[in-house]
Amino acid sequence: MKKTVLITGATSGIGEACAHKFAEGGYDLILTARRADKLAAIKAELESKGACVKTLVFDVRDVDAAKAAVESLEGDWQTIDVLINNAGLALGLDKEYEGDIDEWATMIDTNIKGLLTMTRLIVPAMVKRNKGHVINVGSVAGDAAYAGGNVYCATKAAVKAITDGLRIDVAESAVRVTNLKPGLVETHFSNVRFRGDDERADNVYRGITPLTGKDIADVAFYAASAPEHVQIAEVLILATHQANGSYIHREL
Ligand code: NDP
Ligand code: 8X3
Repeated sequence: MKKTVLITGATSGIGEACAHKFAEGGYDLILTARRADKLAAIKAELESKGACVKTLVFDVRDVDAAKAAVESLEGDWQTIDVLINNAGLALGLDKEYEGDIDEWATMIDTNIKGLLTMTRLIVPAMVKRNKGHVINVGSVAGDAAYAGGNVYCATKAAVKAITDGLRIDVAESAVRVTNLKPGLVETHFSNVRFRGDDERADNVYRGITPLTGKDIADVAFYAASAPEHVQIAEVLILATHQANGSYIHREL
């Protein structure tokens, strides 16, 4: 039987890699993000390889837009087997007492409230069907704060609590809930965090072989492919030579 995955933040990094992985695994794909042109290019590429793809352009911070997008789905597209709540970002690495209040709001609205909005919109139908899987992209950053991580780390700690809470709330059903907690993954993440300073972004991955989006997509696909009675609740995925959110051994 065909399955459908909805991936938020599918235009880059981990989300884009998940799109490729789940397409290879035979899933139909609903890909969402804000950049319509990038979504269209990824859709065209995946369709050229035989995948069935629908794109929805919206900002996860915009509840009305998210609701309209989900409600625009028709027919079989309404049956979402796997929701990957991946859209997210870090902005800055400033000390908490010097941070930018607007940037804090952007992180909280995207990483926490956007994830909650998508969960609220999609999980009721999963519970009703007694089938489904929510994969939230948390982070090692949610395990403990690191220097300058403050608000970003707090959003990922919130993802952990929200994921654990959902797992309790759907426990009566066969819906499964997973928290993926990657460490250093080389994507566009650091370019966004350092507001387009690509040199500073590159330095984050200096002296260590970082994870790739594909590494995380492989774990997401593994979790989604586990037998129905197996719930991969949480996975911490670190690069070799990274011990936790703060300790990284670099060969420089
Ligand atoms: P990227 O910057 O490469 O990708 C982020 C994705 O999120 C893009 O597709 C972007 O699409 C989307 N996005 C951002 N804001 C919004 C929004 N408001 N509405 C809709 N989509 C949005 O970063 P990653 O792939 O690395 O990040 C993906 C997730 O992984 C994030 O939640 C991040 O916190 C988490 N993570 C990343 C790690 C890393 O080291 N890279 C490690 C641990 C977790 P668009 O701009 O088109 O909207
Ligand atoms: C992204 C990984 O270590 O930069 O969540 O916070 S880290």
